[in-house]
Amino acid sequence: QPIGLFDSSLGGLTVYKEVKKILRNESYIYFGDTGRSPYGSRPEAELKSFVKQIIQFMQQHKAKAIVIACNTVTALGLEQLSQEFRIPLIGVSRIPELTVATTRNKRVGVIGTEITVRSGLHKEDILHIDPAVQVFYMACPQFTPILNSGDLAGKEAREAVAEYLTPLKAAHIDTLVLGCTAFPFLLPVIREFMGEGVTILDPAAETARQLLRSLQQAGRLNNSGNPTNTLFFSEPDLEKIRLIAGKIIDVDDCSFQYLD
Ligand code: DGN
Repeated sequence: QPIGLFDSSLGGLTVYKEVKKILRNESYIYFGDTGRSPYGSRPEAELKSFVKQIIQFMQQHKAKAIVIACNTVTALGLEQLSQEFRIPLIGVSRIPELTVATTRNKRVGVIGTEITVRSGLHKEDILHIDPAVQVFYMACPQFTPILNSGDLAGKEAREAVAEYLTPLKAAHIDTLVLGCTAFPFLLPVIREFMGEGVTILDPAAETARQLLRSLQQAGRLNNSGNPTNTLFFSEPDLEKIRLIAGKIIDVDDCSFQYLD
């Protein structure tokens, strides 16, 4: 039985990559809802209906657990659909412990979609551990469309990074949390803009560990067989998708399929 992962776009592939590193014998199905991306500013009820559809699709493919590889959906608390659908749902980790352990000057930036930023959950989790930390948020709604366009280091990407991150730089943060799974695609540009004094944290590895723990506890690890990787996208231009995906994952062992 495969592990399912989904996101509004290709962003969730940054989580898929980390999951595959520690769960090598598993089969995977990934769904990127590129045809309806971005999710970041859509009404909650609409997103909930999308997510239900996707969970049903993954259940038809016999997924044994589903990673919500999208901070926006995680911020809406949709992991709670786990009970309704009777399947483990693992959202993106907000890594508050790592964030608090990393910052020296107690000034932290968190970037994500509007929904993720509005939820305030990163800040809540961080303050729960250390109330002295100051959290500076910035919603970056243009980053996901840039990822979908595929030009990850061009003029538009550099300008958008400069526009969104200038206030965080001015706030002298020393730690930046990537609160959207699409953003690691822009990591080289983000890192260059923020400079060496800022540590950039990507929650993908911790999210992968949470999945591993969940499967271990349920005794559902796969140790044999012939793993397959099937990536579905709700947009027909699979050549373009494969090209962008290839910038972050090894696409040679993946089958790409269009899902209408
Ligand atoms: N990749 C998603 C996230 O982590 O929030 C959302 C991207 C989007 O739809 N803008």
